[in-house]
Amino acid sequence: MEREDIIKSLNKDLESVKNKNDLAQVKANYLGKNGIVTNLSLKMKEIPNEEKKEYGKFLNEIKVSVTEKLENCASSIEQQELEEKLNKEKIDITLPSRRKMKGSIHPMTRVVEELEDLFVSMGYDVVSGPEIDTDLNCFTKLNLPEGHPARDSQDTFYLDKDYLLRPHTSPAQVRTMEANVNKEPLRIVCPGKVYRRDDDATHSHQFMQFEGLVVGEDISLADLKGTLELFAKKLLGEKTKVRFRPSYFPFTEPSCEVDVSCFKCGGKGCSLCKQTGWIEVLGAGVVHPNVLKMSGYDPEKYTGFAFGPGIDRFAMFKYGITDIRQIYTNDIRFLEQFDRKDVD
Ligand code: 2NL
Repeated sequence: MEREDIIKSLNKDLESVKNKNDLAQVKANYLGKNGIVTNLSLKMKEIPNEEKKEYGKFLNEIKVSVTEKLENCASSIEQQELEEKLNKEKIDITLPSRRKMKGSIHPMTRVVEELEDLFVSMGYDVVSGPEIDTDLNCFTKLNLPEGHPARDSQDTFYLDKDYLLRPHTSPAQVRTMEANVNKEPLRIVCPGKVYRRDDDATHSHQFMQFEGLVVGEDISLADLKGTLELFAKKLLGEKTKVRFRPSYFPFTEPSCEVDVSCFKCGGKGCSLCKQTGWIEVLGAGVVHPNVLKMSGYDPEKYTGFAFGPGIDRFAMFKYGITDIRQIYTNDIRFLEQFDRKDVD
């Protein structure tokens, strides 16, 4: 075949090349093992000596043009593929972005964190325990023997005869005392969910308690008073007044209930404090010797105080929540109101 014929036929073959595979096929037809150009090279040995030089030149020219044409074709295919890819992956940067949902810290969590900070600054540890605990830890070891009215299933969610949803966080404190026997001073706070059979606008079957316990030598009711005054002022403001009334709990002796000056009216009397100027916020007392003894502490040597506020009311007051059940139903419209911006 003449050089022109080969180039013509190659041009024709290249016209129908659409992709890299087609091109590879054409390349093989010309330069491959049995390709047109390869076969021409093999003919060299049949060429008489005096014509070899001329034939060599002819071969060389053919190879150069064929290779050049194939390379041109390869680069135009590459260019074409790149363009297709760019077109397919085109991004319209003028499109508005999707709105990201912004999280916020739950009002209850904020109150818990504020109180934890206060107590940690006074040397307390924060402890937690399981929400399902034993009758033994929830009642017996807190000086509430079998048959005690507080164990009534009217008030408590029993899972079976031994296990229940804890009605206070005290079992977590019992566990901590047992794990630290005779280590003192023991200073712990225990925030957590507790469960009782109550359900209306001011009582939820689930609420948040923030119990505290201190055990050591020479711990007295005076220490309890000082601690709770600080607690009330920090959470509700420096002007808050605190009042202690005698009361009864099986796990403390003496026991008291603590009122604070009404955080809505400041003590003048309003609908929240039922015109009394005072709001009851927690129960507290000196830990009953039986409780210390049952958790392994020697009540002759050690004394302690404990307190147990339900803190939902503080969150309700601080964040203007009118129904306690809103705290636990996780309605997004409710939660959205507490924007991250007002996290201090
Ligand atoms: C209430 C009253 C109170 C305690 C909780 C306590 C814990 C241990 C030992 C002794 Cl481990 N006492 N906790 C003491 C007095 C009152 O809570 O009705 N809170 C909602």
